[in-house]
Amino acid sequence: MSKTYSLPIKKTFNPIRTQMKTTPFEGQKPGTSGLRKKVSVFQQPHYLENFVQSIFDSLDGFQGKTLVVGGDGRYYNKTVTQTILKMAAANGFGRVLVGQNALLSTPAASVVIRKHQAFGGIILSASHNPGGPNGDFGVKYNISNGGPAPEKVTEAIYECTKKITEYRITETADIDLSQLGEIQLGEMKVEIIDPVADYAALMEQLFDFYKINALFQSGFTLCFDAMHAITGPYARVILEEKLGAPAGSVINGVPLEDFGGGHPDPNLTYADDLVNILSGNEAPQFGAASDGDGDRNMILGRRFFVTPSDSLAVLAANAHLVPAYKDGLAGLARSMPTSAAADHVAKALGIACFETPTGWKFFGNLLDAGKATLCGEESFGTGSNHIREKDGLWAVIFWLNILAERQQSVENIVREHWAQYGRHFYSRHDYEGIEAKVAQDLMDNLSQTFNFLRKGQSFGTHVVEYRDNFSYTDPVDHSISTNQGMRVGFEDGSRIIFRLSGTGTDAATLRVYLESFEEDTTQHGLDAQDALADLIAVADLIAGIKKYTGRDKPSVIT
Ligand code: VG1
Ligand code: CO
Repeated sequence: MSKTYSLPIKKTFNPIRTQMKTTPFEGQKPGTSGLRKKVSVFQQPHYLENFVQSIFDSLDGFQGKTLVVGGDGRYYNKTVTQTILKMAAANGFGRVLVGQNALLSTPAASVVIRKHQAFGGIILSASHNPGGPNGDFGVKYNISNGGPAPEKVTEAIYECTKKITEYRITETADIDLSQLGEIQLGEMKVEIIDPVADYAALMEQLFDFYKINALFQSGFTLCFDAMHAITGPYARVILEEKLGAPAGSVINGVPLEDFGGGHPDPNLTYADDLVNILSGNEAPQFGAASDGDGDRNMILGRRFFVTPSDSLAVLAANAHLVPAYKDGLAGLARSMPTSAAADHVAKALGIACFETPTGWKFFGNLLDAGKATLCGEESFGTGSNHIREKDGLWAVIFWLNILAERQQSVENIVREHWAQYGRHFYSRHDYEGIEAKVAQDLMDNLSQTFNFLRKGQSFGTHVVEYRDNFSYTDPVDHSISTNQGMRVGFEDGSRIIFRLSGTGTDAATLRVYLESFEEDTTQHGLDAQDALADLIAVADLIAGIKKYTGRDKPSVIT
């Protein structure tokens, strides 16, 4: 059972409700995961208020109900939280649960929404995007299942932003969010909750904490890099205090408003400190990192990197070793650009593997309908039906549970997996900071080129099997999402996918996803970039990346 909060403070504010006149801002359209803009954009008078009011205007029936609010602790998080509290009170919410100091990781917000049967939640985060006064900020609405609002809701919000004429806010002093407690804001109750407690309690239900504890007692070593972002406090409590990892196993564990000037994106480029720590002979046996808002994870063994696509497949193949999943999985789901490694496991288990567009919101219906148990994205996102967000620490604890059961190294587990199912060589090449027009031209040209690609056409050894622009029909509500990525598949099972990022705040990012399949174990030791070299060349041939961007290499390779 989770511990109950002590709520020592009881204060009452009697605020005045105000209607403020406003006019719409252009471009308040939520992207892959909420509205993300530069902090300076959010700081314009009425900008935030317009968007928050538009969220409320798009919803029905929340009067007297509960809203959850919290964020990843980046710069502006606290200021925005105060505004949202005042607006929630003026709009008629009955209660707000807010994390102490306005903090809640994205997965913890999902836990809190579900556990306390909230109407919905507002998460303040731009995830892996840099923070600080010159960095990015983001606002995302989650629905009552604890997951990101589906497209029909985000579209309704966007429509409201185009028509807004006024917003409602209470005039009151800021609330002290530094102490756990309960405060009455007019007719609305504000409960300041421990951001970690509900989340940690859920993890204890899912995993064998006793076994993992024993693993650490036996001398097993771990380094978890919280990247100065939100997972620090969660990792300290769960990994060090509850699971018994040696003190100091969690590094960069104090959340900072600017993430220490870093880029809280757990991949081989931005988490290079951790990669270096794991590369030594005396390195810890297991390494992991999480992102700005705690929903991503990177898994490393000693001198060994596990691709997120492989990680999903390994978790699925070993789920029977973990208490919460020991009775079997209903199905798997992966985003379209994620490698087909999970598909092989699903096949072996005799369960379905769904292929969705990029973005966690597309998993919500499958999870709610009980069609999928584990989900994953190549972008370092893994999760399950325990909540409706991807969950960084959950994935780390899942791996620890497997390691405790199997008593093998991370590398051995993955190599055995490849030997059994074949290896999917995988890499994503990102070209960041491309001028928006250049990116659009490249994609337009690519559509033209795609029209001329024919089945049977060869590029070296790769023979075209199909090419399309991915669209998805949700098997539960039958909603259709088009334009989700240009993909070309070859007869040998290899694929190239092109899409533009939907989470950036100024310039465009082109993402090129590359995958090939290798059954022959003697080839499994190859470096992914080498194994994919000719596919990388084909990608440039088809899309003219060098020609359009003037770049001869990607800015980030994962
Ligand atoms: C990226 C990833 C996507 C992920 C999204 C949000 O989106 O590719 O898989 O769901 O970020 O993750 P895009 O549109 O930039 O490719 V997070 O941790 O930023 O909430
Ligand atoms: Co994130």
